[in-house]
Amino acid sequence: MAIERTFSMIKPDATKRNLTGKITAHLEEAGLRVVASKRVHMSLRDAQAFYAEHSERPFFGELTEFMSSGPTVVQVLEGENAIAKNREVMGATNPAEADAGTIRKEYALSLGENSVHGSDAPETAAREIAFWFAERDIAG
Ligand code: RTP
Ligand code: MG
Repeated sequence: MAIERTFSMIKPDATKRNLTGKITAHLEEAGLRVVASKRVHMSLRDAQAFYAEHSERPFFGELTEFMSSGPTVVQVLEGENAIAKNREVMGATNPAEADAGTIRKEYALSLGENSVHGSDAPETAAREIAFWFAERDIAG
């Protein structure tokens, strides 16, 4: 398996509770390397553009308002099988269904306030990385 990059976000519910270090430690312990990272307070417009694929879903308003409600840490992760590995470490979208030891089981508050985001496929990873970072911001 080749080295792959994925995009990760530590969501406002987690930055608010000062969990950036603990969540990043989970990612690093799984063998993922943080090759870019910054803290941003996204505008509602940023959130709507970032989550455009969900624009027709009933939770779009709630999701974009939450994501622009406070600071987020956006990151690029690198490693073998990084997309799938990150999704595994994150756990199920709904923390009530997440496996023991996953980030969402440990820290998420609800289906909406679920502490982290991770890209779900190579195409989305490329788009989401490019949304927040220039290539020169990434040091592998
Ligand atoms: P993510 O994109 O955040 O990594 O999570 P995911 O792939 O597991 O979930 P996705 O279906 O892409 O949904 C994106 C985010 O929207 C919120 N959500 N709310 N109220 C609802 O029914 C609902 N469903 C999803 C979650 O915060 C989810 O992470
Ligand atoms: Mg998703």
